[in-house]
Amino acid sequence: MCQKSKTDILDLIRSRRVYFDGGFGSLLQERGLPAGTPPELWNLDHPNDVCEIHKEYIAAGCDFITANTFGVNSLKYENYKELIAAALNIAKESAQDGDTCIALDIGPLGRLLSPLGDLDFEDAVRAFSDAIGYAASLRIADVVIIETMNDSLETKAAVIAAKESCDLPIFVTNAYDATGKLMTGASPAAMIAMLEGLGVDALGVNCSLGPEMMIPIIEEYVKYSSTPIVVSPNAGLPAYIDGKTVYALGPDDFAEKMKQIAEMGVGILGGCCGTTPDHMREVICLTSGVSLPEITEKDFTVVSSYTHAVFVGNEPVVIGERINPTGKPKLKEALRNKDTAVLAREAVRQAEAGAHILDVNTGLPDIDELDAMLRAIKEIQTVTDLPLQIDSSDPGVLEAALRIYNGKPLVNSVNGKREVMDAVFPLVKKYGGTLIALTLDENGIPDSAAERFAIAERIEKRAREFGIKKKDIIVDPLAMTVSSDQRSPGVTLETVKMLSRSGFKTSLGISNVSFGLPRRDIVNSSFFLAALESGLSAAILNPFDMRMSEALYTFRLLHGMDEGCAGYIEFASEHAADAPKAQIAGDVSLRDAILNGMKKEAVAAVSSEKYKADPLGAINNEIIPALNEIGEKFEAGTAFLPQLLMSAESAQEAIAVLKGYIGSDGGSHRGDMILATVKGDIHDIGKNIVKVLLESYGFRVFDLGKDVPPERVLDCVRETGCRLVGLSALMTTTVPAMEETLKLLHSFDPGIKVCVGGAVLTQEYADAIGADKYCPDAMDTVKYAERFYQ
Ligand code: THG
Repeated sequence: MCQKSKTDILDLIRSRRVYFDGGFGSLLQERGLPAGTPPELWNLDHPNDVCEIHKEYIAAGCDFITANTFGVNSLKYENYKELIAAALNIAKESAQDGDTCIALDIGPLGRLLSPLGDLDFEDAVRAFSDAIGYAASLRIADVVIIETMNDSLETKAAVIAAKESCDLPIFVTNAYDATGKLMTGASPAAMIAMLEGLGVDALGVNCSLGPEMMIPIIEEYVKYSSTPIVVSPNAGLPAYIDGKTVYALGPDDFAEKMKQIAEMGVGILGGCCGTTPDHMREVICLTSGVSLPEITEKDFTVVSSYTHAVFVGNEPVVIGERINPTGKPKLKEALRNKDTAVLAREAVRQAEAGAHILDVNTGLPDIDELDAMLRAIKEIQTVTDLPLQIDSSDPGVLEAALRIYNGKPLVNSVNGKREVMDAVFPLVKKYGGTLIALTLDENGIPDSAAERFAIAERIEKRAREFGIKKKDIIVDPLAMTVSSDQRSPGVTLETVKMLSRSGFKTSLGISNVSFGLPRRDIVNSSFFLAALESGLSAAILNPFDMRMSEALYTFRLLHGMDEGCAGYIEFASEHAADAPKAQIAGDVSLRDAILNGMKKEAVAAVSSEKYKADPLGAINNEIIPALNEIGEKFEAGTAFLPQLLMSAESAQEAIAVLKGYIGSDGGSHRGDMILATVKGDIHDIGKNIVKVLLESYGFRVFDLGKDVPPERVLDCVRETGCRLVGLSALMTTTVPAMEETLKLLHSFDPGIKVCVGGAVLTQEYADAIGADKYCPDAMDTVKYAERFYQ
């Protein structure tokens, strides 16, 4: 039995269909693991049971067994090394045949990363590195599988940790919910963009809602991924029957669905919660004859944010230029004072004006560019979900920014200078990103299109040596001001044509062309149109400039990019009066501040005389309606959890100020609610989200924390007189504790209303255990509380 090399594993997954194992926790429970006890503890207490389950999966024909390390990390366990060593040694002992591959299993940390939660990004990286680094030092695991990840930033932290602390192949699977997005909003295309940027070896989907509901998500994976795909679903939705968790799909039904998934082009199959060795045996039987898909290199130039991907190369992409201190004294002043609220405002307004990506530049001679860049990125990502273009000539600043950016960014920029390429390419190789490449080198900017084109080719060739693909390079052939050289725009346009003819994506900083001239908007928009006609893929420009929007909408209209002319008609009717829109400036309204999650702006807005005179009016007429609006968007699937939370937190801060005007807390809360994560369950993310939202809607929350015994909940009911309780459970194993708590509360007083929520719960489940209400998400809990106190 020896460790397999990375090449062996990568060859294996490309040469034949391979199988992971299935569920683990439910099998341990059948062997007596008490509900609520973390499965990893049995690595020490009942190693034989763990070993036997591995052996059953090997006997069923699985190629990979997953060590029992899912919940082990250094934040949760002081003895994480002992638990990991035990798990890996058990796996090694089970896999005596020497053919079976052993996967180190890495699950979520169980905490939200900043800014949504309080876990710092680097602390998350460290926690993952502790586990992975130690595990790798034992030389037992053949791959790392990072799985059930439901947040994009945490996924990135785990992958960076794996890249930095071991040389093992890295597989990553995400858990999507019924909306087809991760809990914090990422689409499949966004995750694929980020993970391929990070260079993982296989990616895919696990857990979630069973194979049937994964099919539309898998379609996206097959369409966008150039990397082998892993799919490990639950055995359908869990139901709770006679005190037992029962999954919808038996081995035959599960295998039928998995066959369909194999035929779609998925090469690596496994199971998650509720699947057993029998499920996997059946899957292997039914799918081993399905031909293995060839993994093709997809030709997408793509960047992403924490919610979505933006594709470059189809329709023109607008990159907002406004977050750049050059020529903007107010922005300079703000950056010097570390006042990021101005940046947030500029970001939100560019998004409203239709930008697809935002350039972020914090380079000023007399400020700490790195510090300003990191603050800017963090702040901007709390108020908008547009992908960002990180704009700096300092590789140190680029590296720090690429590391914490939540997604796959645009990187502005590299150029043909050897030294610059050798500094920037390794960063993009490590962290992922799409590069803007300027056509200049040691000799400056050439005068001819042919020479600029030659630099682009040289950059592309050198990038390839670093493992960076042509599709991840967007060439910027440099617009320069026509006021100093009237031939220069012509050369730039000619280079755009040459580049697009040979398959390069292109971008230009449009506004450069008009420096030093009057009425720059006239020149800029004509140049923009000409560049689009030449094949330009993306443009850095001022999205507030009406003439630029006119150019863009008419170009799309006249080039078959505007189905039914809908985009143009909407644009034209919004701007019926033909006057160019004044550049937006000034203060943000309270409503807009809440809606966009702009904390500082919200506090600034409520500090005005108007609201001092009528604080309750501010809450009831501005804040609550704004929260409702974002809440509705959330329910409609057009806004995501991060936005909802940011709005809620802004509302809380504004309400805290308003309460100061009222004098006391005004007796103004709308009611109380007790919240608890049930006994045995230490996953409290969902419960904490509900708390933030309830408080922002003016409710008072008695938060009992996690792993709360039923009696403790009842005590709180007695002490506070509160008759509204919310219980959360993330694991199927803790649902019995939820039922126990419900029974205790209802036997004390049947009038106590208890709503339940959590990833594994369903309406049927909630009904079966006698809950008064099933709340599928945080917003729904707020609505339930509102009805209760009506
Ligand atoms: N290519 C790439 N990146 C770039 C450029 C490029 N980044 C910087 C620049 N060029 C694109 N961004 C800007 C940002 C601002 C302005 C022009 C281009 C600008 N500012 C006004 C000024 O300086 O007078 C101030 C505007 C105002 O305050 O309203 O014009 O070519 N890859």
